[in-house]
Amino acid sequence: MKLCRFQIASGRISVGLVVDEAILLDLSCEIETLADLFESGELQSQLATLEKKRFPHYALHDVRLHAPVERQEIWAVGVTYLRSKNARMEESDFSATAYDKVYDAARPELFFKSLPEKVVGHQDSVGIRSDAKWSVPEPELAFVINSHAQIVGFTIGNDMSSRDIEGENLLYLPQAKIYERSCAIGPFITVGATEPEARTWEIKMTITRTGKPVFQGETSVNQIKRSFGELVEYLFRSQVFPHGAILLTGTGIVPPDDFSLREQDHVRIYISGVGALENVVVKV
Ligand code: DO4
Ligand code: MG
Repeated sequence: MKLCRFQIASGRISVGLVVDEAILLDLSCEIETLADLFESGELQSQLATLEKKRFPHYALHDVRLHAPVERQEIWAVGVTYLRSKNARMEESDFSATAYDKVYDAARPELFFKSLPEKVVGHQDSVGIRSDAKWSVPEPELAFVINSHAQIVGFTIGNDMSSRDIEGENLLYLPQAKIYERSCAIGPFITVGATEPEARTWEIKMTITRTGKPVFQGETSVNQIKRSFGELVEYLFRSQVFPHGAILLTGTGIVPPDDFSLREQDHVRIYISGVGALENVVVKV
């Protein structure tokens, strides 16, 4: 089952439940926020009940999909795929040892990525910094986690990054990772999938420039080195998330070193089991 946040014309943003792939049930007369569902503890049975009710419904292509984020903080984990570790070690002599060590260390690399209100949604624009020379998207499976540290769903995240700034000095990581339009999430949250099921999913990314693909890459969620529980457990150590959290789980797709995003590039991230997140690049 898939959930989303959507809007019709200039109306208010509602919580939607996708049925039959292309139809959206408007749950707003019973459900005000996604968090209400995620905190209830009875998510699956609640959705099964809601699905049978006569709610207003819309064709998916008639609505505007918003990022499925309300008040959740957005965090990210890094160097969870071997491909990511190798890319970071090549990008910087200065930081190579740090990335090598964190890949094998018990404690993962966790970093704050975005305030919820700064997240951009499907078909919105993602940013490349105007002071960066080497910018890439990072296509990542994202966990949707409730305040009790339970993974309640999965969505798609784009951890936009400035690799030259990150590579210059590890202490510049927040500038490489957190800037205007650097985090895209959505459009759907898949609920009810287990970790073994999610590990069968493929992640694919296509970057298109003036209508032609300039990069295509793919990986599998199963390449994530750490267990899902381990990642969530570290995120919640000595930390509280009263509104829940979203955790981007690292990238396993890295374009070649001579590739940098340009304005107007189109980034499409597809995760089987979730859907596709598409954004156009702007300079910020
Ligand atoms: O410190 C580097 C960040 C790594 C990252 O974002 C990733 O592996 O996805
Ligand atoms: Mg990343």
